[in-house]
Amino acid sequence: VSATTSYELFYWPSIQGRGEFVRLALEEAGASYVDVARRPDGMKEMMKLLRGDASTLPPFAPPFLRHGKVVLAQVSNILEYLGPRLDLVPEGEAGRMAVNQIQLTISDLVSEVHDTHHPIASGLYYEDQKPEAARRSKAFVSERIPKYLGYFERVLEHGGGEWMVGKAISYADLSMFQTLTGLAHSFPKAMGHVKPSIPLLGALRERVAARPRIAAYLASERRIPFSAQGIFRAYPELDLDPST
Ligand SMILES: N[C@@H](CCC(=O)N[C@@H](CS)C(=O)NCC(=O)O)C(=O)O
Repeated sequence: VSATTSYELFYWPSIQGRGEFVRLALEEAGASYVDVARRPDGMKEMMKLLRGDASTLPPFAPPFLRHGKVVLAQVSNILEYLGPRLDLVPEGEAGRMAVNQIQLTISDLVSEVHDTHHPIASGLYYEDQKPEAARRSKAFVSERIPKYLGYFERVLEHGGGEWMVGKAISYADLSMFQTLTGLAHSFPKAMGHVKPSIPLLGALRERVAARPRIAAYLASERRIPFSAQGIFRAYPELDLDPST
């Protein structure tokens, strides 16, 4: 694939969702890309690729990326591919693997966030699993948020405090920004509670938001707002007080 070939992102057109981790990497790098399903007839193209054909391995679910003849799915896998091409990973293998490790851990956390509003089945409405969602959220805010964020704070400490891995920004920092922003949107009480113990993460979130290309992106129409269709939802009844 030539260095000038445009990236094509395929993701649900009206939510940040998991696609946002890929969008942020493309935006920070100033890469030439198309958010295909947001274009007229783009959804048709996405559904066709999802069904697969003889030439490509079918993805299980969006997001997926096409770059020339390459079609690949899974957020962490997509970012692993993009990292060196967009200069969003350290040079050596050890650094690259470390960034991937952080990204995979963020993916685990994102799945748990999804399960706070869909603990029983993704195919059921939230309204059909509300009591279970409340139980799940209670455990999530009191145990999982402190555990995950405490871990990511230690990762930052280990790396010197500025970036998650190495001496420059990587896609792990962008994904951490997205995760912290989403958690603050969905669980303001729990995030207020944990805030004093994660000063480095708080500063990282601001550092990423202030990156010129990220700031421009966040202020643009390309940044889809949070909504009750995405992963990070704002259901007040799930924003339980972790200390009670
Ligand atoms: N582990 C995958 C998860 C992909 C995924 O769950 N995509 C969602 C949208 S965010 C979807 O469309 N899922 C359909 C399904 O699971 O049936 C990734 O990180 O890309």
